[in-house]
Amino acid sequence: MPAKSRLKNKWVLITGATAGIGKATAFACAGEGANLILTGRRSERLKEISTDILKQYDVEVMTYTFDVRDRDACKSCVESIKKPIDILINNAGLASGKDPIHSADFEDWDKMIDTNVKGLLSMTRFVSERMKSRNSGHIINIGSIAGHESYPGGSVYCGTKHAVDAITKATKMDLHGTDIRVSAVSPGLVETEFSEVRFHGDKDKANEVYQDIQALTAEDVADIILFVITRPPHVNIMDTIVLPTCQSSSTMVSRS
Ligand code: NDP
Ligand code: 8X3
Repeated sequence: MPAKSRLKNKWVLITGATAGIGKATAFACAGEGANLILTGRRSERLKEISTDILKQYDVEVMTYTFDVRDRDACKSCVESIKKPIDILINNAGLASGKDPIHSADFEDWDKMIDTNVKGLLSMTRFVSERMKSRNSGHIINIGSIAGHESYPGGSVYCGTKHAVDAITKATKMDLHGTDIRVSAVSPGLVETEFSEVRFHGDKDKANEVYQDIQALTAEDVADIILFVITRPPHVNIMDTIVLPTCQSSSTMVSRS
């Protein structure tokens, strides 16, 4: 079977599909004939994206508005989906603040831990139970270069992404012997709403992050995700670290 047609008529659930990598992945999957379950907190965005996808592609789209920090909402969402969830893309996540350990804000820490770790775990818990009963499925966790390295001001964000790395590996082991695949995709700098969110809406600070570099685009990362989910069923990619060419580590970025 040609790689791309492996997605045809599959159901792909993407968390955090209202922006950035999640949104680009939704379009990329729809382009290959996958049906979509799109989630996020901003319902207007979900509506717009769903309308745009349905205009362009002959696929089905369902949307669910909820916060992945709300475990009951995660459960209700998964329980109300009657279609088989073939692929779960745990993408919803954020960095909040970049302050050092001794002066960082507790609320920022809670947001990151509750979203990037506990939200991802809740979705995985509910969806993997269903995948296990069908002995079929693929879970993709969006990690980060920050899950493989640490940098100053990133103690908690890096901690959450290191947790995603550990969770990905342990999930693969928990599902050992089944046909369910578990993968991570770990990007470096991607120009999305990420930095604006990290700096609490400060656009100037956010722009500085991407100044004089060619960062990855959300579409670049969606392309990698598409590659990971379209391998033959016996191929399980555990992780892919993808950096823009101008970046050599979390802290080494060459600006022209
Ligand atoms: P964006 O800010 O552009 O998108 C983040 C998405 O996550 C939005 O759709 C947002 O939706 C959703 N989200 C955030 N918090 C919650 C929540 N509590 N409940 C539900 N949805 C939530 O950032 P990116 O696309 O860049 O980020 C996507 C993932 O990629 C994140 O996990 C991030 O850590 C990771 N990443 C990003 C990199 C980058 O440089 N940009 C690099 C490496 C990894 P809404 O606000 O509508 O809820
Ligand atoms: C996002 C990449 O380097 O800003 O995960 O932490 S970085």
